[in-house]
Amino acid sequence: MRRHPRHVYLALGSNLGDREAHLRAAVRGLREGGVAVDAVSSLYETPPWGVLDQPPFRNAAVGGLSSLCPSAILDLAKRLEAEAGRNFGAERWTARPLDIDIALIEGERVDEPDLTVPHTLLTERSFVLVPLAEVAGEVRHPLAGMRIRTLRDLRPASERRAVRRVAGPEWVDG
Ligand code: A4P
Ligand code: MG
Repeated sequence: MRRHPRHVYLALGSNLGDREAHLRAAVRGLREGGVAVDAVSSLYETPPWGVLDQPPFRNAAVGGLSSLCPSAILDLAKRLEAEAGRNFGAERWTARPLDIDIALIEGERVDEPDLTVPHTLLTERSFVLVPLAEVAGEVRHPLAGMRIRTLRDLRPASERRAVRRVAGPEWVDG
């Protein structure tokens, strides 16, 4: 479904295979699929969250305008994850070549069985908030009532420090 374009912000992660190649393919696929990505964060190396016994992640965030409705963005994200070879039978929070989460959509709240926006765990994860603050720092989280930049600054310093910047936004062109 197409409608008035809105800013959407997505969190990207990978911890299997050529992690950067998967993240680059994700950005390309989002662009081709209807998200006009115009902001890309730095690239971060992050320790696994949730299930600890798995390889470290590369994480980043992107933002762009899209006329797609939220469920169409989710379908696009799932398709790109599948194209990266993701095994959807695997346990929650375990290793994957590509994970695309819809972090925020401008002026929008979604509370459906298969989609919650803003992403439920957003405020508790430095591996999302640190990159997201680069592309959506001034955007206000509609439930927390705070800017993304502020939510990032509220995370424990030790957790934020563990999110290690390994490249500037030019990683996407590599
Ligand atoms: N879903 C609901 N809301 C959303 C949303 N806003 N964006 C549903 C995307 N999906 C959303 O997600 C399960 C279902 O959540 C989807 O089918 C969709 O309908 P999933 O990606 O298939 O499964 P998952 O990723 O294993 O579970 P979950 O809860 O989404 O986990 P996360 O949040 O994606 O966590 N550690 C580091 N350092 N970096 C990471 O990127 N990622 C994970 C996965 C764990 N640890 C990590 C990282
Ligand atoms: Mg996910």
